[in-house]
Amino acid sequence: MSGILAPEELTEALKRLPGWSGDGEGIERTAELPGFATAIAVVDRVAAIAEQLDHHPDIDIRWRTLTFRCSTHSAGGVTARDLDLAARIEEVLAGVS
Ligand code: HBI
Repeated sequence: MSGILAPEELTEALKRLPGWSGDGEGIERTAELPGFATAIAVVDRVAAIAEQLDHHPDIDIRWRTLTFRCSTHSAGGVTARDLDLAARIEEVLAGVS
C-alpha cells in the first residue's frame, strides 16, 4: 500500500502534472471540453480507468467543465495511486480533439 507523500514529494510530482494543483488533502485539475457530450465521453473513459486501477476520482461535471479531484481515502491524503490516476486522466484529456 503506497504511503502519504511528503510535501516536497508532492511539490515535485505536481511539476510533472501541468494543470494539477493540490495539497496534502488531495490533488485536482479542471478541464474545459468542447461541449457537454465530449465531457461525458471523457468521464466515461476516466471511469473505466478508475475501475481498472480500483482508484476513483471525485468528478464535478458542469456543462463542459470537468474538475477531477484525487485523494486516497484509505490513507487520508495523497499517495502514488493518486499521481498514477492523474497521469492517466491527462492521457485521456490529451486525446480529446
Ligand atoms: N479511490 N480515490 C480513491 N481512494 C481510495 O482510497 C479508494 C478508491 N477506490 C477504491 C478503494 N479505495 C478501495 O481500495 C477500498 O479502499 C475502498
